[in-house]
Amino acid sequence: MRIDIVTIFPEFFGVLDVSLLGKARDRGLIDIAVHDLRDYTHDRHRTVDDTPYGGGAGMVMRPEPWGEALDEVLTPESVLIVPSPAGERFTQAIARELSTEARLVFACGRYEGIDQRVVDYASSVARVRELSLGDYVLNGGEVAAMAVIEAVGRLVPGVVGNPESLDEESHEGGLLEYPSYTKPAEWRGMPVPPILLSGNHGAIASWRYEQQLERTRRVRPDLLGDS
Ligand code: 6GU
Repeated sequence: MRIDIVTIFPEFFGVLDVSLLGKARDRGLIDIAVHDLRDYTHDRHRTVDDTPYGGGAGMVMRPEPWGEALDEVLTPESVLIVPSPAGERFTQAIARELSTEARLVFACGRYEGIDQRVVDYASSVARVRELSLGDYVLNGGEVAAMAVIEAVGRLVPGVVGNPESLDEESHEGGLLEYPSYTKPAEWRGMPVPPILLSGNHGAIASWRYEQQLERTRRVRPDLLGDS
């Protein structure tokens, strides 16, 4: 998979060199390129924003640098992802869909967003998805892009060593994960639930499923359709 990121804060993406995604890059499974939006400006001050038509608070990102940057990285087989609190909610199902794509491009906006014509134009060249992480506001698209890249990248075949570990996770089965324990069998007076030491795999599976149901009912009843 090829990932291009356009941002005015290329330094944000240094962390993609480490951990699981860093290894995936070293192994050639994911190729990530970060582009500085200001490299596509032509004025002395490398201006990327201006005041909004119609008035209002804040600044809007001008379309010209975005147009030049996207002309360079966007292809008909790309999916352009625009992180935005006004986008559709990003889910594990969308992460799964995106993990099968050959090329993803992230357009990270700051301030009050990007001139709408950039998204309208890009829609005529490639598929576009405006994605929101949830119902709260971040200062810009960079942290959201990172979250999407991590969620998608770990689903790319070969990135996670044991693919079975992807199956039992929260949100894949529609329920939250069960609690996990490791050694020692007792810690600070708290024993591990005895059933986990029983060797009875059927009983352990039932107990884990009950734990998933109980936890989901308690913290995310919306997932069970009875919020
Ligand atoms: Cl994707 N962007 C911004 N700026 N804020 C957000 C978000 C995205 N998702 C939740 N809040």
